[in-house]
Amino acid sequence: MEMTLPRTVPSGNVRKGRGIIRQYIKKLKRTPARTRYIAVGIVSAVILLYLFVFRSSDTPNTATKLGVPSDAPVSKIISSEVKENQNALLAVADDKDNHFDPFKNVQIISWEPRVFVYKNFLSSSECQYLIDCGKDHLSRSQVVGQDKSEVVEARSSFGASLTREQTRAIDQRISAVTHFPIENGEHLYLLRYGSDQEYKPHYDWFADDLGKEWKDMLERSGQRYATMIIYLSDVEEGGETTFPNINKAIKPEKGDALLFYDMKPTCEVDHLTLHGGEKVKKGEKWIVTKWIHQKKYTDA
Ligand SMILES: O=C(O)CCC(=O)C(=O)O
Repeated sequence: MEMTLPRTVPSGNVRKGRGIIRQYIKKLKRTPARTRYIAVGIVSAVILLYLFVFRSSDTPNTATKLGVPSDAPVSKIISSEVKENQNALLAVADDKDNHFDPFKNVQIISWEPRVFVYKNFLSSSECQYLIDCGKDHLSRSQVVGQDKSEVVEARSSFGASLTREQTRAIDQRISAVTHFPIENGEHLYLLRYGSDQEYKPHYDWFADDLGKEWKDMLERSGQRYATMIIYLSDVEEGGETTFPNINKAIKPEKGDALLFYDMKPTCEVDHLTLHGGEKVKKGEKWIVTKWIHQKKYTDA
């Protein structure tokens, strides 16, 4: 029996399609039940295979919408490019016990300036590893003078620069959290403060009235944009990192990392980042600092 179809539907094609389906069903009824089941099984398997294997990798995704080449779907980008950083976040320096999670472990200290603390950024053995890398090479810490680095009363700690080879995995983690390439960072600098040693309040960014050598460095590498200080030991008394302009003090706790941005999002140096290391009153304080520049860092 012919059905009357609404005018908007292309009636010729529908009739033809229905005829084919009717013929197919009649044929199927004539075949033995066992053959019918096998045929239905094969057709279902082919449909499932198509849906689960081929369709999932072809599905248009956010990456293609954003202009990432369509032959690199999101799943492939994640596995090939991001995995390295994920590994750096989860376990470095061969320490499988480190379960640092940047989202759970972050504390917001201030937005102006931008100051954050990452709890348990390094595990205890990672802290010890960094101390061991440099403890036999310490010399009096210096500051940026007019033309070259110099020893001053205001900074009485001892320190040693670590090599990139020694700190590669930790540099990777810092890079993954700060979203700056590893190359923008200066070498990790290990510092030891003994009793009564301190670093009086100062800025990490370079003033623009410095000598030629510093100006050349600024030209090559840009300003220091961010600073990360990682506490490698607890301190019995004293040794807080203070921000006098915003009235905040961070107590050193082994494994925690303090991150602040020396520059504002507008790329002006931030005068609110004035900070210092209070005198250690009891015990000793070990830290590493990482200064991160706007551009790739080269020291000569
Ligand atoms: O020792 C501290 O807590 C601060 C260190 C510091 O300000 C620096 O090394 O630039």
